[in-house]
Amino acid sequence: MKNEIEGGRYIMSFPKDFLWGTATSSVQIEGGYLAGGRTPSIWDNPPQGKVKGDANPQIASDHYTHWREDLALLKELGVKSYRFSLSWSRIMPSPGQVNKEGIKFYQNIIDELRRLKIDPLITIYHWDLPLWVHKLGGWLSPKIVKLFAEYTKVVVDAYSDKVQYWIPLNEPQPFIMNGYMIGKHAPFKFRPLALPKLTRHCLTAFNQSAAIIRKYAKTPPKVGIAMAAGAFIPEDESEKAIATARHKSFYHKGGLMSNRWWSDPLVKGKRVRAYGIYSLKRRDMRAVQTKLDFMGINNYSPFQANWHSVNENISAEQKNCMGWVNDGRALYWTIRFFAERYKLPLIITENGTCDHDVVVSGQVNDTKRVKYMQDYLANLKRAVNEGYEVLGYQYWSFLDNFEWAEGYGPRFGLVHIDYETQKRTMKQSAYFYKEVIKTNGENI
Ligand code: GBH
Repeated sequence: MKNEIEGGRYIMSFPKDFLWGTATSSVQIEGGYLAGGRTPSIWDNPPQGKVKGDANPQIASDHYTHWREDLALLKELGVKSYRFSLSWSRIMPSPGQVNKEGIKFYQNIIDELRRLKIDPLITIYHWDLPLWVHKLGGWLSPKIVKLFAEYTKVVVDAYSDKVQYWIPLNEPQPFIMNGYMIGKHAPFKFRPLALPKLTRHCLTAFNQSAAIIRKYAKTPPKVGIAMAAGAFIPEDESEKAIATARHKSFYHKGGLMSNRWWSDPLVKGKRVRAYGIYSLKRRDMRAVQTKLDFMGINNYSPFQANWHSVNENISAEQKNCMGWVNDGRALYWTIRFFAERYKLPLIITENGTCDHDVVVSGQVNDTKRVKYMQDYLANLKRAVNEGYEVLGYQYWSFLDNFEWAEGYGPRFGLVHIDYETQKRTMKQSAYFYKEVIKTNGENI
């Protein structure tokens, strides 16, 4: 199904039902941290010094109050889909307790999305572990598997009549590595040797959650995971260079620890060993291997030969405001290598860039983000043209939001948030993306 290249440009290739959209996560945008019966998550009261500016997400972008206005902005953007996550402690504020008001909050959002003809893609867990689950041991305890299954059952019963796409977990890589191994993210633990145990709990919980969705969903479900996925970019496009990059993308540094460590057990039931210290047991594979309908790819940057030094030789223009390298080819090669290795349809569940955007006379001229999107979307288009099965693209993020340990500095949104007044302003990139969606990618 390869399309031809015409005068250096790819022929319009996105399928008619391509899921153009944008993504958020509960704790990063909602606020209302104790509203409507919610109890705190591990992120709501970070210990001093852990988050830049000692910020917290208790108010964030106040989507809890502004949700209707925000969904109207989604309509204005023209998106076909919207990926968002559920706050576990809003839905289950304490062990065994189901909170009607919390259920209703997302019910309203789902109903409104459907009225606006926007497909909801639901992430069940995007890092905001309820404090009460943390106190029972969190991801370090095997109890999490049952607790996550119970939570999944509650949300599937509540929403599956109106929801088709389910993503039980967002990026186990960062929430396990940053949260439990190097202490950079909540719950700020330093347990580097616990990786195999944490991985087993995470992937087993995923497996059980997927099984529950398949068993109880009222609409035939599509189940996937959102992976922190990446690739090394080949030095040139010779077969040899491609083979080298492909190998490194699953066996070297981020390729090993972010890609293969998680995806091989989950998709292929193949255990992985790393650095002579980490290994999963063969007997665990049966509990973790899971049938997926799609794989979610979260990709921002290419893998670097050397995490610490290479970035120094790259100009500020080519980096985002957190120092990550912007290079659209990362997305093309990630799609290609993942499609080849795991043979699953893909959804780009996150891709985006941050800056210190400001409103000037009512406008946000985020030209750097527009350039980023042109570059990454051209590479997405190339992949689709070459026949790799990509079902959708979710720009990260819809709204400026709480950027974890970075606080409110980096802004990833298509929509600017004034945190003093909670005023929303569509950035230049939002108007650009609107045009992309309207033309189904023809303007790229
Ligand atoms: C996502 O994680 C999260 O899902 C989302 O909540 C968050 O807001 C968003 O990203 C932005 O941070 O130094 O160039 O090698 C992304 C996690 C970030 C992991 C980039 C790999 C490599 C950066 N990934 N990182 S680089």
